Amino acid sequence: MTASLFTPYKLNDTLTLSNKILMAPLTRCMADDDLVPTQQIADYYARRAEAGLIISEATIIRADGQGYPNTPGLFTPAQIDGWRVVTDAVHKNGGKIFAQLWHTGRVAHPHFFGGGDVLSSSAQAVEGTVPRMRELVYQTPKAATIEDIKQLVIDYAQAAANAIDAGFDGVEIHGANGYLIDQFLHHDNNRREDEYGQTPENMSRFALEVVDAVIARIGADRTALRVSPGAYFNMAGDSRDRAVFDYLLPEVAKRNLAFLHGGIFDDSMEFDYLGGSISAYLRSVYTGTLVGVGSYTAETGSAAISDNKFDLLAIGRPFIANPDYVAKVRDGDELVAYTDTMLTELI
Ligand code: FNR
Ligand code: 8K6
Repeated sequence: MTASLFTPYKLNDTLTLSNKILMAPLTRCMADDDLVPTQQIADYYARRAEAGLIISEATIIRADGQGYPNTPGLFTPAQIDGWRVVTDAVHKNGGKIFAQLWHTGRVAHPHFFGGGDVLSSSAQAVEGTVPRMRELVYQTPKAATIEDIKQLVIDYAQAAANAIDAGFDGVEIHGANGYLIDQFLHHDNNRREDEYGQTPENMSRFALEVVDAVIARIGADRTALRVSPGAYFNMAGDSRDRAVFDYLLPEVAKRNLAFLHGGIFDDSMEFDYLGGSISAYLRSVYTGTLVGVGSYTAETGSAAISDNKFDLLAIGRPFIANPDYVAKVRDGDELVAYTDTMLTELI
């Protein structure tokens, strides 16, 4: 039973999705060496245009946000032009696409941007090395100064404007999965003693400044946010983090964004300090449109929507394995199972 997925969904006066299946943001590390999306990337997204909405792979807002090889950017004219080819191809096939705006913070590595500081909320290094690049040990970040923070906010807003210029229908601010914005939202990483640290209001300040700056440039109707209240990726949870998200999310709800999206690989995971799963926690504190994600099938996701656990379903790995995921689900055809080996190729 997947019928609940196949009705249109009105996000706001600007945007109505033709169905409730979103393609989750999926990093593929296949942009060219100038971080420009290629024609192959355009073709890859165009094949998936039947999704109600595609969210692009995470796309860096500026050079020092890069933490993995060949992740695309949205800060040079060539990158904007490259993305325009992608958005045109998706629109030609009747689809819609948001850009996911990314800065990896302390998960960045100077190897990718010619040296210099790595910025984070505090000087707390992430342990280990860049995936698949064992010689690149993560370095201790510099705690962003107030000036650094102001510039980052400006750069997020500029990247959002660049996304609209490139033909995107909107942006999803990547506030999840242990990257820069998330590094302010969890005590494990945020040890600041100024107006960006210690209290829920202060720890939420950077996230809300980015959201507000993006809204000011492109409108709330085209702005979405992804968050991971349960720290699970490059970060440890802390029971005090709950109060941060209890403050942040009602504040975000006041801004009437297009949607809020949970960041998690498996939504059956329960976080004791959140009192349950990510989607259940988000539903309890956030009143706007909620996107559920994390190891769902079309059937389990559709049931969750029918049970009002969330409003829209994002699908990640199955979309890598099945470019025609939406048609297969609609027609009841068998899906190809995802395997990690599929990451080497854009099918
Ligand atoms: C991801 N995920 C992810 N999340 C995000 O916010 N930005 C990103 O760029 C990526 N990149 C990415 C790459 C790959 C290869 C995987 C497998 C995952 C997480 C993704 O959006 C999603 O939350 C998870 O994959 C869980 O959904 P599924 O795959 O269980 O449907
Ligand atoms: C060359 C590196 C490519 C990096 C992709 C970054 C996006 C993250 C995808 C990783 C997939 C597995 C992560 C598992 C997280 C488990 C958390 C419990």
